[in-house]
Amino acid sequence: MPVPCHQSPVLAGSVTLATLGALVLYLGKPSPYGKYSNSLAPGTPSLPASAAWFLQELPSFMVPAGIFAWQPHSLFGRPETVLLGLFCSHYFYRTFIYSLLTRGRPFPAWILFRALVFCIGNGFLQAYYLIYCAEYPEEWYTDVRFSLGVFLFILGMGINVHSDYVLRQLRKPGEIIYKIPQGGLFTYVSGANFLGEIIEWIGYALASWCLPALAFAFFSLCFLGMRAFHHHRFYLKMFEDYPRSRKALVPFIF
Ligand code: NDX
Repeated sequence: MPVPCHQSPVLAGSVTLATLGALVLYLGKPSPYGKYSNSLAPGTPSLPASAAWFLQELPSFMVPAGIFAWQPHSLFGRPETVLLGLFCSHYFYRTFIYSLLTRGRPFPAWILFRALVFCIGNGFLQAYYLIYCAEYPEEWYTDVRFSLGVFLFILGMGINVHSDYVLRQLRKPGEIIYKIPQGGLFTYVSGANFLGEIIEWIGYALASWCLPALAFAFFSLCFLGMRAFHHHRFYLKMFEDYPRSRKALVPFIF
């Protein structure tokens, strides 16, 4: 079992607070970027989607990479390093690949600022805990929680990356129209990209078995889960021929 340190409940508490904030703010109305940016006042300052995603996600990669580089003792080959490597691999993709390929509409600057603060805080929380607080025994590699967690992380990331690709292919460069996503897990749910990401962070929480990772998985479940439901409602309103058997987030269930 990893040994917790006294700071982690405070840090995890902040992510949980952010989750509750997001729940209160966005339960009824969707977070106003992407499909819902029309709800903002005309003239709201915004940035091209590529620049906005790059800037907001960069700290999620750089902060953990910096903490890892400055670690006081070598953790090479230890479970802490493998777990931090998983976290960084996701944010390498999101920062350096997803953001540069996105065909999304301009992103509101004030949301970018909030996302930036969130990504700095969460990147710090996850990396600080793994490097300075957790101590995993060597046997953690053979623990079922680690194996199953890593499996779910890889599965979820595969679904997420593929679903991001499917959405991107719906538009030609410069277009901002919406079409019905087809293929992959979109056959079953409107929020296939979100389902993949939720599975990923649940897997990460299982593999690292600690409060900060659990808090982030909980945040992703609430924030992306709500967004999947809002997208589902948006599609049902917009497209008369939207597949009726498709669910919002969990295939065949809801
Ligand atoms: N960034 C995570 N909170 C967030 C940004 C917003 O990575 O104030 C959380 C993240 C942040 C949020 C972040 C944290 C909380 C914030 C929030 C804003 C407010 C909130 C700060 C950091 C807040 C409190 C209260 C705590 C202060 O034109 P377009 O853009 O719609 O085009 C879209 C296109 N597309 C289509 N194209 C054609 N036809 C269709 N039918 C289409 N449907 C979509 O595809 C986009 O270009 C693209 C994807 O769109 P969409 O809406 O499906 O996904 P999106 O929400 O943009 O997420 C993109 C990816 C996705 O894989 C998702 O899993 C991942 O990023 N993500 C996103 C958000 C958070 C997160 C992951 C996580 O929590 N793990």
